[in-house]
Amino acid sequence: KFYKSKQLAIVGCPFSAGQPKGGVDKGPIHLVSAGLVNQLEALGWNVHFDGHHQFEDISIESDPPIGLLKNPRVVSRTCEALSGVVSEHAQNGRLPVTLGGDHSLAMGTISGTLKHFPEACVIWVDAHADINTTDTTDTGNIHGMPVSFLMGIGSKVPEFDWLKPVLAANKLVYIGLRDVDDGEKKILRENKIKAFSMHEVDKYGISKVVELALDHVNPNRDLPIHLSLDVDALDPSVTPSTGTPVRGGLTFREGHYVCEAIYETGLMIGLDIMEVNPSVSDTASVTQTVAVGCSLTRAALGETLL
Ligand code: 4U7
Ligand code: MN
Ligand code: MN
Ligand code: MN
Repeated sequence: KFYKSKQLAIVGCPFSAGQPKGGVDKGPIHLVSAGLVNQLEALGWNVHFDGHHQFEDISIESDPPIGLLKNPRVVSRTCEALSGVVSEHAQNGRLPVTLGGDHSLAMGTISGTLKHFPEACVIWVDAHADINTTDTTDTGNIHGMPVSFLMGIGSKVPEFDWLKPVLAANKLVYIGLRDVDDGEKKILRENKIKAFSMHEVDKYGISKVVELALDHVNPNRDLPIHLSLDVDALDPSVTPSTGTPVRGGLTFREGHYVCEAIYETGLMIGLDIMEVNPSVSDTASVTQTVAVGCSLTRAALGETLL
């Protein structure tokens, strides 16, 4: 509906500076090595993939914390570059599919798609709300903060001046939350941000939750949708290889159902598959997590069971 033909671009982002664990920068390489490009071509997509983005031009001599924020310059400049790459793909009619890398990258992807589709809504599927501000963060890890930066809440950091507030509170909905910090709960309440935690998934079932989520951000089913998926939304028994696993997550089918249902709307204009970390578990777990990452991506891009 928003793109003319079945064109997509894989934007591989080997990037980990938004959090302290090594390995998440290897996530996109594993997803592509597992055959993701061919799998998407088999679904009828014309896949543009010109290698993983190294953001080589971003060389920062030293990047001391700003306040509590860790690696603020490299995160900011990488996201700024990514934003340009993503918006250019959108501009050229290619659905941007970004493979992380840690979830701080969503500042780049979402600002990039919103530049082209300012009326778009965001469906954020995650165990975490990633809405800590520079004032509320305990860890200083920017992958726990991209949503607050996109909304322009919290004390400003000049380094991030390029990122304007582009995301309104009523354009955002969460699915899968179960590890939300106290400061984040306050932000969700005060900004009346709609969130479906695992409690609501248990209570209503995943199909109702997706329907209610869409009713909130997309009542007439006519607005573009950016789907930002952190693989830790799924239960660690399904996607163990991720940096911040939290028990009690979405099942394999619930995770896939969300992707399938968003695809079925025909409204998706951006997709992020984030936080696959092949270095935090044994080989069998890595193989499984990467396979599930590919399979979630296929589900979001039209793979059906029948
Ligand atoms: B992820 C956390 F404190 N809230 O801010 C933080 F629990 O992209 C975790 O969803 C953030 O994986 C997790 O550091 C970020 C923590
Ligand atoms: Mn998470
Ligand atoms: Mn996340
Ligand atoms: Mn995580």
